Amino acid sequence: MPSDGPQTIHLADYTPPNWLIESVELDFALDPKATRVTSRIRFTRNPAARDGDLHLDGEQLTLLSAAIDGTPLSENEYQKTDTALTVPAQRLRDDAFTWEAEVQIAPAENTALEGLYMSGGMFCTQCEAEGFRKITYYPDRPDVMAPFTVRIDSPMPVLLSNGNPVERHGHIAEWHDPWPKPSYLFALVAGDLVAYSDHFVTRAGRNVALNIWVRRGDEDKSHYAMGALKRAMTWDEQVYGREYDLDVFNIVAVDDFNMGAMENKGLNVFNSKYVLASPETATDRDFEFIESIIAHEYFHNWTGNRITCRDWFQLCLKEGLTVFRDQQFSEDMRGHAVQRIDNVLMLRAQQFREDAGPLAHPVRPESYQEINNFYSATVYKKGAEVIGMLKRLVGDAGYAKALDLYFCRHDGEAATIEDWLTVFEDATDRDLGQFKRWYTQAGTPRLTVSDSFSGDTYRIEFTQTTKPTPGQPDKAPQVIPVAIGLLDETGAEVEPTRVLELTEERQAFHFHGLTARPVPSILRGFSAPVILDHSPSFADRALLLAHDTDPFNMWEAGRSLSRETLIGMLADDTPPATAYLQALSTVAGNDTLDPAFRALVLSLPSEDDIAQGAVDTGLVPDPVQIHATRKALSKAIAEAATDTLITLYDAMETPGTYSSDATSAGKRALRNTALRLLMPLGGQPRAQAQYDGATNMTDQLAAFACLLETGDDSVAGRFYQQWHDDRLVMDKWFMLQVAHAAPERAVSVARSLTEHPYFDWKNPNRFRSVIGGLTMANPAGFHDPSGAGYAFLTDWILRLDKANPQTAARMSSAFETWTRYDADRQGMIRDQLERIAGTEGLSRDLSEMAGRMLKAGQSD
Ligand code: B3K
Ligand code: ZN
Repeated sequence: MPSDGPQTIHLADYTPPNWLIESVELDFALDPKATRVTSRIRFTRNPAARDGDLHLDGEQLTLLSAAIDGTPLSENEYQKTDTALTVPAQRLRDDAFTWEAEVQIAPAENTALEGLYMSGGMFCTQCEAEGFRKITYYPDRPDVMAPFTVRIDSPMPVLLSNGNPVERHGHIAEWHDPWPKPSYLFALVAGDLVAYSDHFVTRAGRNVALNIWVRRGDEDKSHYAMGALKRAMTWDEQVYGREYDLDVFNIVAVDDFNMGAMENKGLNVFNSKYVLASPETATDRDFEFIESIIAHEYFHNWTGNRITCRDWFQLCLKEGLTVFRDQQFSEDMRGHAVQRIDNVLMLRAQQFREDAGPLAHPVRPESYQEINNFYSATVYKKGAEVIGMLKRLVGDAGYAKALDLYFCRHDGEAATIEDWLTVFEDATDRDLGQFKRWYTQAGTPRLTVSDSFSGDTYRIEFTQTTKPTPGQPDKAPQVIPVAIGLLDETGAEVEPTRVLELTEERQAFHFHGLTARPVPSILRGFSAPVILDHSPSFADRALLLAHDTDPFNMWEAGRSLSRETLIGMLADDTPPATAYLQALSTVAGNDTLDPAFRALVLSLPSEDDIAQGAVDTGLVPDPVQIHATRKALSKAIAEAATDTLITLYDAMETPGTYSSDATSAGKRALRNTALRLLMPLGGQPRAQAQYDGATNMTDQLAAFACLLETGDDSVAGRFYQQWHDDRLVMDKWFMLQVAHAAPERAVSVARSLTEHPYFDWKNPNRFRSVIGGLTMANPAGFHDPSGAGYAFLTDWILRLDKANPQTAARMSSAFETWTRYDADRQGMIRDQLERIAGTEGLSRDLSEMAGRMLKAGQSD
C-alpha cells in the first residue's frame, strides 16, 4: 500500500470531540443541480476536549460563505482540504460560538446514493455512516448529538425531515426534532408522494400519526407494512417497555437505495422492496422480510437513536441488539422454531462464511479504512447471537433487568460495548471479562465432542478451538453456553434442557442416575454460534430427527444427515442410504409437524454450504460437481418419497383469498418444496398448471423457477409480458433467469440480461438481481471453470465503483471464499483481485476489500 493510500482508523485512537453542539438549524433551498444548504450551529466547548481546534468534516461541498458569531471568516482563518475544514483554537477563545455557513451541492449528480441524492425525481438522503459530510460542514461523528431544526424550500408537494412538523407556508416546510441525535440520523425527503396513513396510540396515550409515503398508485401496496409497524410498536411496549416519542412516524419508499432501510429519527427511509407488497407481486418471503425490517428500523428508535454509538467501532451495540430484538419479534409473530432455523441458516450462510475467510473480523473490529465495509454479517448477525448468549447466561429476568438499566443509564448518550457489558455486570453481579472475547475475537469456535457411559454416569467432554483469522493467530477460550438434553433409546427425554457453561479449552460434564447410555441432543436451539464437531451414529441422528423435543435439533439431525450424505456422494460416489431417504420421507408425511418445519427438513444444504462442508472434511470443492450432486440427491429423495410428495402437493393447497400469515405461508412453502422435488419425475405439467393458475407471486415464482430449469424458453417471455411495468417484480425476473440457468449458460444469460433495455446498472436492486443472481444464486455458473464468471463480476464492479463504491465493494465479497478452491480457480480469482487492486482511481471501499481478500493468498 503506498504511503498516501487510504488511512486506517483505529479504535485505540479514539479521542472525544473538542466541541459539542447545543443546537443545529439547517435551511435547504432544493435544486437538483445546485442545492444551497445554510447551517447555523451553536457549539460549546467540551470539558473533556483535547485542544480547542474545531474539526468539521466536509466532502464534495462548494463553500460559499462561513462566519463565526456573525463575522465572516477569511480564507486564512481556516484550513480546508478535500475532506475537512479546521478552524484553529486561537480563533475560538470563548466557550461557545455560532458557526454559520452556506454550501452548494448537486444531488442530481450524486450516483453514490450517499448524502443528498435523487431517486425517480425525488430528493432523499442517506447519511449513515458518513454521508452527512456531503451535505454540509459538520463534526460528522456519532458522539456529537444535537437537536435539529430544518427548513426546506422546494416546490415539491411533500417536504419531510426528522422530528415533528412545525409549519408549512407555501414552498417552505419547517421540522423540529427535539431529541438530540448524531448527524448520521438526519434525513430529508422532498417529492411528489402520497401517504397511506394510520395512527397509533401509545401506552401513555400519545397519539402518533403514521404515514407510509409512496409514489401515486402504490398506496395499496403499503397496507402490510403499516400493519407490521403497528405490531412492532405494540410489541416494543409490551416486551421492552419502550414507547414512541414523537407525534409522527414517517416511512418513505425509495427505489434507489444501497441497502434495506435506514432508521433516521422519525423518518425511516426504505428500499421500496421492503415496503411495497401485494399478494400478486410479493412472495411470502418478501412479506416476512418486510415485517422484520419494518420492525428492525422501528426498534432502532431506542436501540440506536435514543442510545447511539460512541464511534463506529461500536456499531454492534446498536445493530447486534436491534437484530436480536427483530428476531425475537419475528419469532413471536411467526413461530419460534421455524424462525430460529431460518436465522441459523442465514448466520451460517453469511457469517460463518465470512469468519472462515479473509474478511473475518471481530464483532467489534479494531480498525477499518472504510466503515461501510463493516456493516457485515459478523457485526449484525453474530452481534445478535452474542446477545442471545448473554440472555441465556443471565436468564430472562437478568436480561430484563439489565435492559431496563441500560435504557435508564444511557438514554441520550453515545455508548460503548464496555458500557453495555457493565450494565449486565451491575444488574446481574456476573463477571463478563471472559465473555467480552465474543466481541474482540474473530472466527467461529469449533466444539469437538467426545462422550462415554459407565455405571449410571454419562460423561461428555468438549474441546474448543478457533482457527487463526487475519491479525489474530492465537485464540483464547470463550464462554460457550451449550444447551443440552438427553433422550433414551425409545426417544423419551430423560434429562430436560440445561445449559452447560464452557469456559475452558477442554471441559467435561457428568450426568448421573441414568440406566442406559443416552442419546445427547447438544446445542439445543443453537445456543451458541459455533461449529459442532460431533458425528453420532446414523441411528442416533434418526432418533433425534424423529423424537427430539427441541425442534431446532430435530431439524439439525436431518440436516447433518443430508450434509454427510452429500459429502459421501462427492468424495467417493457413496449412494444415499435408503434409511436416510426413508427418514426424510417419514418427516415429510408427519401431519403433526408444522408444514413450514417440514419444508425446512426437506430442503438440502445450499451449494455454498456444501462447498464449505467439503472444505471442513478435507476436500477441495468443485462447484460444478456440487451442483450435479445436489441435484442427484434431490432426485433420490423424490424417488423415495414420491407418493408422500404428491399427496402433500394436493393437501397443502391454500384455496381462497391469499393470506400472508405464517400458517398459510408454511403450507405454500411445503407445497412448493414438493413441486420442486417432483420436477425430475415428470413434474413439468404440474409446474405449468401451477404457473397458469397462480393467483399469488409465491406460487407463480415457484413454478417459474421450476420451468426455467427445464429449459423452457417461453416462460420468461410470458412473465415479462405480464409484469414488465412493475419494477420490483422485474427484479425477480432478472434474478431468476440467472439463478436457474444451467451452470454452463449462466454467465451468458447474465451477460445478455445486462444488455436488456430495463437493465439499469445504477439501480442497486437491479444490479444485485443480475450480478448477485450469478454470484450468490448460481455458484456453479459463477465458478465456471473457464473463469468467465470471475471476469464478468470484475468488469461490472469496476464499472460500478466509479458511480457507487458502496455497492461495488459489497458485491466484491463474492470472492471472499476464493482460497477454498482448486489452484486453477484460485489463480483466476487472484488475477481478478489484482486487476481490481491495480485499477487507477479505485474507491477506498473497493480498495480495502480487494486488499483484505488478496492478503489471504500471500502466504501461499
Ligand atoms: N443502519 C442502517 C444501515 C446503514 C448502512 C450504511 N452503509 C440500516 C440498519 O441496520 O437498520
Ligand atoms: Zn440496523
